[in-house]
Amino acid sequence: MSGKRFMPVPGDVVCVRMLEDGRTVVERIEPRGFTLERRSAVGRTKTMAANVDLLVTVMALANPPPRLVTLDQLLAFAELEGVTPGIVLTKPDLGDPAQTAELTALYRGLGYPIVCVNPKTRENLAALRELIRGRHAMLVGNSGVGKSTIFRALGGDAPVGDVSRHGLGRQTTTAGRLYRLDDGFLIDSPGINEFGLGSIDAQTLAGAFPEMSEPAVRCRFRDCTHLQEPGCAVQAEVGAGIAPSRYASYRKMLLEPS
Ligand SMILES: Nc1nc2c(ncn2[C@@H]2O[C@H](COP(=O)(O)OP(=O)(O)O)[C@@H](O)[C@H]2O)c(=O)[nH]1
Ligand SMILES: [Mg+2]
Ligand SMILES: [Zn+2]
Repeated sequence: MSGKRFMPVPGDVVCVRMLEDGRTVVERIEPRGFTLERRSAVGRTKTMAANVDLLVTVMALANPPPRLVTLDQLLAFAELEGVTPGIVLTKPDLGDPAQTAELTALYRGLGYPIVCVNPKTRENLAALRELIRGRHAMLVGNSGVGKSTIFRALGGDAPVGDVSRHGLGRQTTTAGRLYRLDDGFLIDSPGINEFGLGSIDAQTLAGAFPEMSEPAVRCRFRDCTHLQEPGCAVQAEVGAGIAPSRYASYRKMLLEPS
């Protein structure tokens, strides 16, 4: 086994041997279930976490403002990878209550579990605990949205606001942190924007949008991309059964693969 492959990541189950001097040596990493890989600029991949079965996208209601494309991309990523998606809205004290209600209704209507957590007042923290109970969960989302704050509110230990700027650019923590819960775990991750789906065909992508699957079968063309074809039932549903923001995310992910 090469040295690199042998590096355990958060979520790994390992066999260890205790040495007489008190040190511990990892002898074996058990086969991994679903792993989260991050792509580097040079095309290498790095495993960030293993055995995750719930991907919780954290999105701030303000500061930074909600980026629905990022949320929709992470939800689609989870759908395509067969991992359960969940959503946590944060910073309700800075956000607009009407928008909070609107986002909650939209995503709950699509079948995604969504909770709005205020880590200061601890509002809805119990609901979040319930959401991740018994799961191997990981918090993902852009830097600064409040992942580490939530992680700490649940009992984990992680630096908050760890995106301090140094002279030579942004200092980012690349390793995630794992917090063991009674019967599962929660991993805090550094800001991630790189769960790009890459180049993906329209049928596969539309399949990751639950609200598109029914209209998609009614499109005139079987290989409809739902971008400009005549007789497209998906386009006809935008503003009705399909939220304009969701359709905009679909278009962006298809036309500007990341
Ligand atoms: N006002 C307000 N600020 C928050 C809230 N949650 C986090 N923050 C702040 O947002 C900044 C980034 O939070 P952090 O948890 O480090 O974000 P991360 O990069 O996603 O881990 C920190 O300065 C936090 O104190 C919240 O609910 N309300
Ligand atoms: Mg953090
Ligand atoms: Zn169509």
